[in-house]
Amino acid sequence: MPTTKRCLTESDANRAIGGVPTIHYFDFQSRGRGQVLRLLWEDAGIAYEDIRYSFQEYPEYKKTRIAGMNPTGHIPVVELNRRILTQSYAILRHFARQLGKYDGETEEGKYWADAMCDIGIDWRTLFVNAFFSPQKDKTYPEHCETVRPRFLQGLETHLKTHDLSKTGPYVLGKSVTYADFVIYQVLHDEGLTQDRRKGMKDYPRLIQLVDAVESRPNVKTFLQSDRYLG
Ligand SMILES: N[C@@H](CCC(=O)N[C@@H](CS)C(=O)NCC(=O)O)C(=O)O
Repeated sequence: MPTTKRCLTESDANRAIGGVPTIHYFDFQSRGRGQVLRLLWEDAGIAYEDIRYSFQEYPEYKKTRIAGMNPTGHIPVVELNRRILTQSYAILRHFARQLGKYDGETEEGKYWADAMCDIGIDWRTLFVNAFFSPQKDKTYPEHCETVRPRFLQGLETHLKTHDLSKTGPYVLGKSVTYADFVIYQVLHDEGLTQDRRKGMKDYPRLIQLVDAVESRPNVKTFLQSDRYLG
């Protein structure tokens, strides 16, 4: 049976987005595309209902409950105020606009946050393919040798050189955006934010971003809470 948990207390930010969202996602620790949504909600102080499916039970629910909400059968799916929201990155951008923050203030900033997010999307797709492959023993080490350093170096260079990013710590300098959570979460899921950032030692600008995200008061509280599952 999927588990359901209510997280945080309803706030003004819930009113700004129109209620308390319910997320349907895997019970995959604090990882995956669904976790990026939870991270944004935690940061914004948005109460949410967390429905988690084990990997074993998901195929059955995918054909029934999830397919009834999302014709592609993919998760995360969010229910909010009798609406169904699908596609995690579109959902992030939607909430950012509703909250009036997390996506930059100028057109140039919005473009740059979207572009950096899209690099995170490309990286995650390749990570998931390698990590969940039936030949994981071969594909994941290959990924870590080839694809992963390419994305790390690409993001590092962008962050160090783009006018909007180079002062840091975030993609848009001093203001956090949803793109920072997307980048943070793929680094986390690749196991690079742990062990004193050992796997990121050649990427100091990315370490700066990770440190800044983890130091945000609500994110810090979340990481120390029993809602954080590793
Ligand atoms: N572009 C979609 C991708 C959704 C997606 O691929 N979700 C994965 C989990 S992260 C999924 O549903 N996997 C189970 C399946 O394909 O059956 C999004 O960002 O929401």
